[in-house]
Amino acid sequence: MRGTKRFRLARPIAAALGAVLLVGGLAACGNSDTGGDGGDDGKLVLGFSQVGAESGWRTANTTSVKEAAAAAGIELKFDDAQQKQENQIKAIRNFIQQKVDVIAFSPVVESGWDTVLKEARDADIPVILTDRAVDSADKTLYKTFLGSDFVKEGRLSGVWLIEHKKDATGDVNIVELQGTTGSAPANDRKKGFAEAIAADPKLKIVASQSGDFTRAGGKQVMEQFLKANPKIDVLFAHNDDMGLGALEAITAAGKVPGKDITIITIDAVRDGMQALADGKFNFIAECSPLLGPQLMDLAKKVHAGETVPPRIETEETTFTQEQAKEALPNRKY
Ligand code: GYE
Repeated sequence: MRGTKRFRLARPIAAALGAVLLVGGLAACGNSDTGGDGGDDGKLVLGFSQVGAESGWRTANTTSVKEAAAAAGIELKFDDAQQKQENQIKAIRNFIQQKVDVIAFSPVVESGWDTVLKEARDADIPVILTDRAVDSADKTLYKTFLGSDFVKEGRLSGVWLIEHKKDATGDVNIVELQGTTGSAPANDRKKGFAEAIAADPKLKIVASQSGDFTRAGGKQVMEQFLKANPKIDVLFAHNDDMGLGALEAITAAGKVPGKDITIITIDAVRDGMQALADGKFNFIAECSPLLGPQLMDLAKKVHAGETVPPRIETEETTFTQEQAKEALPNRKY
């Protein structure tokens, strides 16, 4: 009896106490930097591991991520991995230790992520892939993958080339500057391009090597290509920067880029678009680096426990020389 009475009396007190604790608890969550739920000022904390600063695309992507985080009121912990997987793994482990709310990263290569992604999952930190994919069989290791369809970019490049060379007689010799070995864009662009040009047997890839997505790499490998191959009709570069580096090698070899050698690249960053408008490149398949706003949106959603689509594709187009002249004045990056 006494017990029941005490219980009855205690109920409103317990309810009031509960409310106080709840409010206090929420406030504490918002203020804690170590509780895995918000930074010092209550902001969502996003750990972002970037590939590096290898290209104009990457620079534009980094700017987009930083600006979008600021605009969305998200605290961004940014790490530049200098194109090394071990640096990215270290950065992700640091983010886990710091108990960030969400981790996003652009994996430099496709393989070798399962262990660290399991560590993030064990720590209950949702992971978002941006820009590049991983080849993990376990799709529960990340919430979503936001980025372009690289196979399609390669395919569109090949389809344009078939049309451009439809009246050519004899073999059309193609050299290919691949992106970073083992990266999703290098693997997929190569695949899409090869699939497309298979429709025309006179289109032949005579040399294919990585220039690591950089201008210096593109220049150096193109020099080797030019030395080893007396007849090069086409260059397919997996990004603008390697194509821009290759321009120097082509000019130094006494050839006219865009005329003696047809040049196709991917990205459509400002310098690439300028080369296209100037007639030095012939075709660019666009790949948008402006992923920041969508990434922040997704970070908020996964943090709130909402289900998001497992794959979100970026919208893209292609450019000829004429289209580049038109688009260039309004190009943002
Ligand atoms: O095309 C290239 C960059 O992953 C889509 O990486 C990105 C690629 C981009 O270095 O320029």
